Amino acid sequence: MLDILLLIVGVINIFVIFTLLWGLKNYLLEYKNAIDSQSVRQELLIVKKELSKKIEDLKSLLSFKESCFIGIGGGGGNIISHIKEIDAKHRFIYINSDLQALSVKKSNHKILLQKDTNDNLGCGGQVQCAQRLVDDRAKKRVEKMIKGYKDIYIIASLGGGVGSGATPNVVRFLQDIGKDVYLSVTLPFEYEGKKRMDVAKTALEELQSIIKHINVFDNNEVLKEITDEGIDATFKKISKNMYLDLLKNR
Ligand SMILES: Nc1nc2c(ncn2[C@@H]2O[C@H](COP(=O)(O)OP(=O)(O)OP(=O)(O)O)[C@@H](O)[C@H]2O)c(=O)[nH]1
Ligand SMILES: [Mg+2]
Repeated sequence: MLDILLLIVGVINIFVIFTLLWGLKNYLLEYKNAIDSQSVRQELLIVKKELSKKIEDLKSLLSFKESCFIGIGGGGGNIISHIKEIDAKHRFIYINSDLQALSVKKSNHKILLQKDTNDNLGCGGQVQCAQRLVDDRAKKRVEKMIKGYKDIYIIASLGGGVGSGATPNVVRFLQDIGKDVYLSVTLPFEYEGKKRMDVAKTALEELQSIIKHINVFDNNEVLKEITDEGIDATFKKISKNMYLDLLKNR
């Protein structure tokens, strides 16, 4: 009799344990599904955000009619070349005193700032050298190349000689002849030294006093963003942001 009772209790125990395990399994399954759908939802939200940003960028790009971009100095030239890769329909004018830097640009619109004294080199950080190079001959060439364009977009990297020295003079000239000028500039990396930063800040102050539309990008932000893609890809992203921000300012 006792044997039968123990058997029944045993069977009941097994049944209870089995039921508990079954319930636990279902609970864990539901928990896993909930986590899965939550992370899927989060991923979808991220994709949705990225997609809407891309659509906005695309809309801006499509609404941007053919315009005229001028890149001044080494950095300015690099940045407008990046923009050309994104949207080649514009006119891209390269201005530099460095013949070697200009010669690698594939364009019919290049202006070499020259005087007998500078040997077609860059200005080596000398702002006054670049200021003097924006002479009447250079201005005439600029005027000829921008003919037909009302809005002019200028891009320069401040801190070197050409970008910091020539840009204010080019801006003044364009405004004097009645053009609407939009400017985007970069500030140098801190590791390039205080002297470069001081040159850049002095140029920026001068530019801010003569032009209303000016966007400033700090190259030090580039360092924070560098991923496995490397510095070139990051520079291209910055150039693209400069381009899109100029569109917003019009
Ligand atoms: N964002 C960005 N910044 C750049 C790039 N190339 C140079 N720079 C920055 O631009 C600053 C000025 O350098 P350049 O533009 O080469 O100088 P420059 O105006 O040609 O003047 P020089 O001194 O005469 O060569 C540098 O100190 C860098 O911080 C670029 O491709 N992208
Ligand atoms: Mg240079």
